[in-house]
Amino acid sequence: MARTKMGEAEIEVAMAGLPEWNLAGDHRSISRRFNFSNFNRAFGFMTQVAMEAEKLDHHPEWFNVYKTVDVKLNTHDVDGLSELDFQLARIMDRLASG
Ligand code: H2B
Repeated sequence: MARTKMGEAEIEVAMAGLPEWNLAGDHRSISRRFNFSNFNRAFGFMTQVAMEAEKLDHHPEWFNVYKTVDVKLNTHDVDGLSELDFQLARIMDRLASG
């Protein structure tokens, strides 16, 4: 199931595919800072991510100031990381680079 808590080995493999993301010290969340060229780009990114998050039924914790978006992903239902966090992270990377 996508929303089950991942183990350490699975987390390590998933992190290897996401070089821009940081694993929290307690291994319960991942984070990344996205920098855009202006506010419209940053907010456009957030709008696109919001639609994908709804489809996945998995939602980011994020903080926007001007053209920067700080994202933290975790699965509160399992108090840790699940596949959904990594799916959403990959979607965000794709949308930010496209
Ligand atoms: N988002 C995140 N980030 N973690 C969750 O555990 C989660 C979610 N659970 N979005 C979902 C919604 C759950 O509350 C609903 C009922 O499916």
